[in-house]
Amino acid sequence: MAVKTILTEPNKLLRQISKPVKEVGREEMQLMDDMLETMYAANGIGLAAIQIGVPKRIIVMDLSKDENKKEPLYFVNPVIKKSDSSKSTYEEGCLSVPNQFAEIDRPKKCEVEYLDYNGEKKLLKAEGLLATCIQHEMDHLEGILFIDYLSKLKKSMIIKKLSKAKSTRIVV
Ligand code: GNR
Ligand code: NI
Repeated sequence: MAVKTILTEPNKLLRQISKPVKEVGREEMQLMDDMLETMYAANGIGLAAIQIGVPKRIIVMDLSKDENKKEPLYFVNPVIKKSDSSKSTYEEGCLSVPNQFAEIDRPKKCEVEYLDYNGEKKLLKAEGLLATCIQHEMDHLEGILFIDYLSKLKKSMIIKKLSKAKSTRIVV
């Protein structure tokens, strides 16, 4: 297992549409292990493969509060089968949009079909933060970031800040 570098906006890779996985094999399992370790190291609750530069439809999550009781979730080729017309609002952040937060409305509940770590087909009914997080991660698979839901002005201010922060990190 290895901690990988998380890509941050603006980075064109984050806008790529991820490709379905043909089979959950050793390579995918290794990737999921690395993603989980990377996510824990960054104190995140979810991570999509594209955030470490791999355009595969794979997500890992862990919403457990107790650090000693890990509850990793793995989603390969997730598809939303149903989603609620009622919305809930959460203050969202993203490891690829560091230090920026905004309230985003999303369907309150959703049902997601996916393959788990072992390649077995599963159906999960989610609500609350779990539902929000699944939808946030599934957006990554389509190259969408939460800042895309903000006004043009708010979004451009955030991108400007992040570009500036990035440029100061380059040592000439
Ligand atoms: O760590 C994360 N927290 C979070 C909080 C509210 C809504 C979504 C998230 S996901 C985010 C990690 C991340 O960027 N996943 O893509
Ligand atoms: Ni994110």
